[in-house]
Amino acid sequence: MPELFLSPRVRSTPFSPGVRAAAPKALTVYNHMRLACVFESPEADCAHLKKHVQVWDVAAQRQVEVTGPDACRLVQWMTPRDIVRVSVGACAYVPVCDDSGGMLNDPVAMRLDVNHWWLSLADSDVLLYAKGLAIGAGMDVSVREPDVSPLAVQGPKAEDLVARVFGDAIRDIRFFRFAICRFNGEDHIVARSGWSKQGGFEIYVEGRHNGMPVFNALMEAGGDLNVRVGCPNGIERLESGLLSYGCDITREHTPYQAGLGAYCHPETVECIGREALLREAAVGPSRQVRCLDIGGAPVPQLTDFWPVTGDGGGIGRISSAAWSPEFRTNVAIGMIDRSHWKGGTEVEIHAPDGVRTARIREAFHR
Ligand code: THG
Repeated sequence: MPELFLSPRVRSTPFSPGVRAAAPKALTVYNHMRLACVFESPEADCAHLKKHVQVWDVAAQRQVEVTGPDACRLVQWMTPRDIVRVSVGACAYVPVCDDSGGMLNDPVAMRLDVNHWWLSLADSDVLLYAKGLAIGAGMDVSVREPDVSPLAVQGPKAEDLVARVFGDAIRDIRFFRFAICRFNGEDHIVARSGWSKQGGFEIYVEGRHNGMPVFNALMEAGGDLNVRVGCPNGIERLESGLLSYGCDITREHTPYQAGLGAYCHPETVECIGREALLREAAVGPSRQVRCLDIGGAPVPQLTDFWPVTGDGGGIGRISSAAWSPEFRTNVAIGMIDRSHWKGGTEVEIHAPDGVRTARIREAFHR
């Protein structure tokens, strides 16, 4: 594989010195920023994550901050999820849509105050969309990217580790809620969230200068917990059914197709794409994201979508796939037509190394 050429355009993070010292084997670019993908191996990283605790530099989950008198109007415009129901102190998984109902991002929204929101982004330029909408509509808001960098602490020992550094109060934070915690005399938001199903927290480190001090404090406090520098793991997230924007869902897909219909309230909210979403809700989506088990030996790395056929015709595509040592099968996510999306249906996957049989899983989330 060619080397990833780094320059300031591929932004470093406040934790980059710590990540570099841990010698990642692969990096990707996410929101124009570096994001590690593998340390030891995908399989070894996955096994460690399920047993111990890892510290992940996920600063590439950039924040779009929306503040001001029109903050709620702007955030509500961007998502069909009813944000009135999101209370201060809560996180909410929100689809962001364009005028066709196409997904532009799937951020975690956080309500810091009545008129103060952060959108913790997946990989697309929502800052530009938000600025364009606010400027075009003459809204009384400020839209900016604050100097805030999420650091995820994931794994079964995450609570013990975060408590050692930020205090026992973090134990009371419920899933998808956050609290303000102190470190070295400065406030940071700590949420119980993260892109794994092993449990854990995300620390929204305020200020670049606090990056390495927080990172080092966690690594030092976790010596006896077998803490490691890690990163979002491609196997664990497929086993857990967590979606990756740009792979599993794109601008070509609506939230209903992404399986996020529970987070859509187009009947009651003033959002972009409302009419398109109402039309689709009335008839139901024609295709939808599904988890699949793919038979055969471990699949090669998926670098482009793999076609899926059934009964002789094209019925979708695979967007993510990996061998799961725990499940002893290949786990995958794909977009599958309604004709073939029922649990238990067998389909053919056209991987680069040949055709394989796959089975649609019963439930999206395991
Ligand atoms: N944390 C934060 N920002 C993020 C991510 C994150 N930005 C990028 C990306 N991840 C956004 N995508 C997701 C996808 C899934 C979840 C969070 C962000 C997630 N889903 C849970 C699930 O599907 O079971 C819970 C959803 C819910 O109950 O509302 O956690 O990880 N800060």
